[in-house]
Amino acid sequence: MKKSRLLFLGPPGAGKGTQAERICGSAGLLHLSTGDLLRAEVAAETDLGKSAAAVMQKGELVSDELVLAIVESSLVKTSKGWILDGFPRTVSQAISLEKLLEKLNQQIEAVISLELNDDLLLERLLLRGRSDDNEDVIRHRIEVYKNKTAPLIDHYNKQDLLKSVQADGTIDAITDRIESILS
Ligand code: B4P
Repeated sequence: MKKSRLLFLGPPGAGKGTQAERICGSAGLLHLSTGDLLRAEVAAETDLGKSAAAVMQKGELVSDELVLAIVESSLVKTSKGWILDGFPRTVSQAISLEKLLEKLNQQIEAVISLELNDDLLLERLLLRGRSDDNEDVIRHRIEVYKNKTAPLIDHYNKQDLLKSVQADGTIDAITDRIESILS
């Protein structure tokens, strides 16, 4: 049976959002992107969005508490499989997620780690040009990834869940690499 409870991990610009959207579309999974959900809160000018906006513009991580609240409210509502895209981003978020999934009687089936070098990350994000995609902020986000998120690679490797995918090449080629791991 195909794996249907997945985490997408990787540095900013590796293509987590791009690939998660495609895999969810073809497999009928729920796509839960903490970045997209936070940007929606910012656009709607909610209290949560107001606290997140400045943090995101600096390329820092939004507090674990805020992000966890968003994820929990979405996961309790669904009985479908899911891809968590960009969450967890810290070991502490990973531990909170494990507790939440235990409560929901669900399990992570695979963690897809998208790998790409810094030059290509920078090139892709400068081309995208979102409001937090300027060179200084991107370099800071890459540093934050290395310090706070990359330790998750070891965390999930120890649980035998980690699947590394080279994230260079065309979008189609990368989707094929991911699908072959999941089948
Ligand atoms: P995210 O929204 O998660 O965004 P990202 O890491 O910048 O991008 P992603 O890897 O999804 O790349 P994409 O597919 O878009 O995070 C933004 C901010 O939100 C964070 O800095 C943080 O402040 C906050 N946040 C989010 N989650 C959080 C959490 N759990 N805890 C705390 N804070 C959190 O691809 C990038 C570009 O590359 C696109 O333009 C795409 O078209 C292009 N691209 C993709 N694949 C390509 C390919 N193969 N070839 C060429 N271009 C490609």
